[in-house]
Amino acid sequence: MLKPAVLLLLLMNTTLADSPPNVLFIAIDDLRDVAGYFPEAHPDARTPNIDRLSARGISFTNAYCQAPMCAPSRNSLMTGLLPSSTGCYGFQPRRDIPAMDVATLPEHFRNNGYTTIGTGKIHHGSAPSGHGPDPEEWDEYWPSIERPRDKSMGTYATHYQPWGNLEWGATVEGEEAQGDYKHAEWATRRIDQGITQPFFLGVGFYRPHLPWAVPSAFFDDFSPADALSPIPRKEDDLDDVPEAGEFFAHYISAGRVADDYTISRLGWNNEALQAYLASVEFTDRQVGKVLDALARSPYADNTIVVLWGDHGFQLGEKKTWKKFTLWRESDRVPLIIVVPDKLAGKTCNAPVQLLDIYPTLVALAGLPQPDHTLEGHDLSPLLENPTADWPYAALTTAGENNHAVSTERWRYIRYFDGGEELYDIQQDPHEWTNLANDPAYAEIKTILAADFPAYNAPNAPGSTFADFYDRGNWDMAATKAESMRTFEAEFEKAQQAGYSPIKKEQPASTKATN
Ligand SMILES: [Ca+2]
Ligand SMILES: [Ca+2]
Repeated sequence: MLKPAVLLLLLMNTTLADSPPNVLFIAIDDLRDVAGYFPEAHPDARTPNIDRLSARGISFTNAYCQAPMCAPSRNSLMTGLLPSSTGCYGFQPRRDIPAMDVATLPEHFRNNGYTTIGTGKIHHGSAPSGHGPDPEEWDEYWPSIERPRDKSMGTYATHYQPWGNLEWGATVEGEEAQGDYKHAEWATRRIDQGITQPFFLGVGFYRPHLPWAVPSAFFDDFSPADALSPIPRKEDDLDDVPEAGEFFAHYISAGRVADDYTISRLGWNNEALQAYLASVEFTDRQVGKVLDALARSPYADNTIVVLWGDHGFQLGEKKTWKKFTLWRESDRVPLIIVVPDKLAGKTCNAPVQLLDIYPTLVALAGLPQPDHTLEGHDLSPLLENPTADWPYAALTTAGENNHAVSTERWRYIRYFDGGEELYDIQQDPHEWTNLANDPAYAEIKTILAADFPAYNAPNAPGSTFADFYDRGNWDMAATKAESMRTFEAEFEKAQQAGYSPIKKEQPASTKATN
């Protein structure tokens, strides 16, 4: 006969195994394919904490965002709906779009008995803007539902601000002056205090989103910038992309055309890379604190961890900075899923998408389906066997009826006006050679085109960036001429006024929110 203590232990084990798992949901803004598990990870990137998470689970090398922009990417992930189904392609507030009036991922968990708590940037923006977290989703949010993200960034010792939208610099203060530090500290404290189980804990980090303001110690780790391995780029890379591609590269928003012009003119490609990598390392350190708190908690063995980036980030490839395009550097994201006691330390090359997270977590937690139909696919078979048959492609959408279909080998882009790009990413990982006009690939294109959505919802109204991706504005020749004229005139005016891309002792703040 078993001793009572052993019996109790057995009962506890049974209870643990049968109890619903907790979820730690870590969002990172603008994190591209730099994590160590990517075969093409930047050789100088430092992501030790994300790498140790990767060692505990399945890491996806071909995971794509649904939209290469914060708001539509996150709105899609959180609702489980494609941008082409809702018309949310830009900065439209989720709450203004009737098709998005569904139970979001945390809301569905909350409806099914989970304690849901969050901090930082999980949704895009804040509640008053119609974008941010909802009271129906979260039992607790820090700093608050109305102000989900602490925006502190400290003061630049030296502020680098080339003409355009990029800006960076080491901060005078240490990391404790940063909002992301505070989000990590709060999440850590909440785990240490104890959370009613089962729980869904969302932790959203804002870096490496611009501006790249992080303490100097992180810049020092990538110094001197000239010694960093440069981002591969082909100067005539845009010559074989259709007009719409060039439009995406340079003209969809003000100042965009100036980014590469000024960075190249100043010779600052590696300085910008240094600032991005410093911001990645800073964020990785914050992630590490939350992982440490989980590891020492009673929840360590019963918590699923999902880490994801909302879209990629171009560092000068195709003479383009930031995101918003249908190229791989803008669309590919880190995605790591850790399920305790399951397969660990493996990569999976199947084409998956952020849209798949919602149905996967529903399945892993054993929850019923929500009332609306989730459009992604449950990744559980790939978590059991990363080389399992995966009959799906990943879809990324940038504005109405502009799509990229990704498979393990191919990426096929088709814009609303019929412009096309086709890349064999196994042979050509940087997407330098557009094969779309080669008749030899006609059949491949036909096969891939089957994965473009049959329905393209019209652009939902209400965007604060009303003209973003608006094809009414796509008079390419006029836009290009006007952009360059405006840019050159303003640049000249600024130079006459004593413009300098380097300034001292400036407060760091968030300018752009996208
Ligand atoms: Ca983002
Ligand atoms: Ca090219």
